[in-house]
Amino acid sequence: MDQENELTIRASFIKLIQGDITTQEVDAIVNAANGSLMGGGGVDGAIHKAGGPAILEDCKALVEMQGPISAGMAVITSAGNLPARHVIHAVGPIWMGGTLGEAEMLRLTYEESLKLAVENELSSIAFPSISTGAYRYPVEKAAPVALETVAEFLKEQKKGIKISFVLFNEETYNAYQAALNKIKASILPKKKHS
Ligand code: AR6
Repeated sequence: MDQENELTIRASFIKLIQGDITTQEVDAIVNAANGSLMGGGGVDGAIHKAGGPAILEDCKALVEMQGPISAGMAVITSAGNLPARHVIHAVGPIWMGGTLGEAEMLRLTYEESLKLAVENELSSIAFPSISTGAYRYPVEKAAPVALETVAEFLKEQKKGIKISFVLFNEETYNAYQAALNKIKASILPKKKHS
């Protein structure tokens, strides 16, 4: 039986953690980046600060090769001094009120990050709550999109992948816990009426 903050899907699982993503010892942490890949505030600033200049150097080399990236895209770099092995830089949508395809774009951002992880044979990935800080996506709306997208992806994977959502504050953690509870309730076998 899963703990309250966990969901097992085939050989994989999703786990919610309240904490700082820069301390996670995983194959890759995901950065909520912007398209310039030149760093910024929030989790992006924390990752570059803790990881040191090697990450920015990799980002600069990528931008030189392929130009800046757009919302919904993800790229992978080394992780400098971080305990993680790689950083996946993903660009979420800026919230514009919800009618401009933000949910679809957020879904794509998680999917592209997961595809990149599988392509690189990574099996433990930590996500922050993409777009719910400076990009103002309401967390109670972003949490179900994030968790459903990851759950759908894991259903298709034979090889187990450990996904953690590392949520920086209590409000964010609670929103993800509420969304996880709803997903769990929706997949429980329906009770038969006698
Ligand atoms: N560990 C985990 N989560 C964190 C950490 C941390 N160390 N620090 C902040 N968060 P944001 P966005 C949470 O603003 O909304 C940047 O300037 C934070 O509390 O980092 O996608 C980029 O360069 C929130 O829940 O990302 C872009 O320009 C979540 O991470 C822009 O912000 C996301 O907040 C991207 O905005």
